[in-house]
Amino acid sequence: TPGAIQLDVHLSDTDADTALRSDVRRGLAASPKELPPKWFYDARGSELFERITELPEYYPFRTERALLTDSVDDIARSSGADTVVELGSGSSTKTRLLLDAFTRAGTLRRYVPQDVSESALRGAIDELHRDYPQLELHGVVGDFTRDLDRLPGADPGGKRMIAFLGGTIGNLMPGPRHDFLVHVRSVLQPGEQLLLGTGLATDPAVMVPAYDDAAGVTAEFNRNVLHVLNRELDATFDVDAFDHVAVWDAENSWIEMRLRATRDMRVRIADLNLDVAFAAGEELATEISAKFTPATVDAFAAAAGFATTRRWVDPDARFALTLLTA
Ligand code: AVJ
Repeated sequence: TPGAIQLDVHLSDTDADTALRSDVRRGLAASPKELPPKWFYDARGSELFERITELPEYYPFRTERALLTDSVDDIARSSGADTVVELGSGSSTKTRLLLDAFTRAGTLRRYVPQDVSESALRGAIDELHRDYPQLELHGVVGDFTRDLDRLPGADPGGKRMIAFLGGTIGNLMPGPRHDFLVHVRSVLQPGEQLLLGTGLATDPAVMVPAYDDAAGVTAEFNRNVLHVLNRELDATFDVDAFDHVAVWDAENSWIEMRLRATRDMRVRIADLNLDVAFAAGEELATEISAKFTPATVDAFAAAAGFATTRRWVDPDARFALTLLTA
């Protein structure tokens, strides 16, 4: 019997526009100024991120991929889930590693990819249906910080594993990270699982270049958020007048990316009827990428009601996959 296909759309263009407007209004009024990293990812930003994953300096992507390759059969056997849910299901190679291993383990029945991009999700589902014709596919277009309650429930006797890979949890500040994990925990039944990918803190001489590469791709990725504001909100950012900055904040254990104004400027954001002044040297915070230790992962997971079931770490201890149980 061929696997059924379903696609639920919980995110409309107007929802996204409303969220962008309120994030920009709030972030540019803050001191220091800030913008949330989710707005990097328009078509160009997603393409720049793809290029980042191929950079020699950007170790997190390929470290996680290698770790997943080595441990995925172990993960599937430890999990026993019949439904794999993937939050922000961008990367198809990691998806296929998971689906193949859960198929080998003999438990997989359904795959639930969730992403903000409806077009990316439709494309992924079409390809997966061709290659996994028996698998039930249930796509959910939505924002992972908001639409978790819309995920399909567990079947009677079934069990779901939510995969949240890439280290993206590190892009959330501690407060929102805790709220997010509490929310994930609240949609799971006891015994269901979360597979969490996290960057581990390592030598700053390794971490900083990963966010400040020699070819300048990450700088373009960072500046892309200003192109998004120019296009979506009719803003007048002189994008080239901002320098890319990436620093390791040892106290908070995170990489912080910023955009630094190279001269005094006034920016008009017509759709918000807003004028914003930047002083020369002023920085706009655009992303944190937190790096953890196994102990800090266990601690923030426990604070949200998860128990650590198992963990896999790469040989250089730069990345961890942790299987958490609700
Ligand atoms: C895919 C969001 C985890 O934080 O490492 C890459 C994003 N930012 N280079 C990360 C990113 C700058 C990436 N995440």
